[in-house]
Amino acid sequence: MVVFEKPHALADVPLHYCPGCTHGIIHRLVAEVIDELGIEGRTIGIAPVGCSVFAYNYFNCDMIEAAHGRAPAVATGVKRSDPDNNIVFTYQGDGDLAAIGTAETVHAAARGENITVIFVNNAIYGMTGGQMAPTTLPGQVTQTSPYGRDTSKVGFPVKVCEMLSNVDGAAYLERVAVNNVKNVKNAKKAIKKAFQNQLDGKGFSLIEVVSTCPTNWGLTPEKALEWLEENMLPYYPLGVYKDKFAEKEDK
Ligand SMILES: Cc1ncc(C[n+]2csc(CCOP(=O)(O)OP(=O)(O)O)c2C)c(N)n1
Ligand code: SF4
Ligand SMILES: [Mg+2]
Repeated sequence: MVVFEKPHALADVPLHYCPGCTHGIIHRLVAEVIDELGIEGRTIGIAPVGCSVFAYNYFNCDMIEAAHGRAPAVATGVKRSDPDNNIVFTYQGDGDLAAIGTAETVHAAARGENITVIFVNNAIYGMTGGQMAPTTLPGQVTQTSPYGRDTSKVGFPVKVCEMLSNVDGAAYLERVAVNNVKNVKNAKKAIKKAFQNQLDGKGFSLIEVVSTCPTNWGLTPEKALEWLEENMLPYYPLGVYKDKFAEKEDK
């Protein structure tokens, strides 16, 4: 008999996320992967500043809280302190990873750090009340773009997977989403591969998860999933942006 249980790596505590927020789904997928790979005892997660700031309470593995955007730098130190044993992942929002932490992200990728990055792109600064993020869509209304993001004044969104696909040190980059069952299944596969790559010493892996923020988007959880599909996915197409080792195998 199959019993639907909480993964062991997910702590048995209530999550503080808003109803319908997809951070919870992504936490679960990461925890399932940690369970399946049997790495809970050697995994160290790096929590960001953002709505997932309390991720250190939600995973049963060791966790460290990084300053805003600095998770890849902290992960680098933790990984290099015991590279054969430590399995290190960061869990970061778009404000954290693609605004204040852009330099840390790009340079960790360029150095080819053997870490796993889970990047939650919900096109907004959730924690601080819904300000425009680097990933906010053109025309998207936020607290700081009340007439919609005007690209002539504030520029264009940063497409992280596309940008990093030009960084030689990056090993594996995939964009996934968690808006329906099929996409959740694909997201799990990608997250598992990103951890397996680290176990195999393949280097920097980043999974961008296109996500919702129903609260700051001003939508019901159901409408937020529809908005994601209709607006975010055309701008942020899903797929593998780089797989260094698959390319090598093909040649
Ligand atoms: C050094 C510093 N600058 C700014 C802030 C304010 N701040 C907290 S969270 C955040 C952005 C969070 O957005 P994101 O990373 O997209 O995460 P989300 O809440 O959307 O999951 C900002 C700007 C801070 N805490 N520290
Ligand atoms: S503010 Fe947005 S990202 Fe933060 S917990 Fe609520 S729905 Fe999720
Ligand atoms: Mg965000």
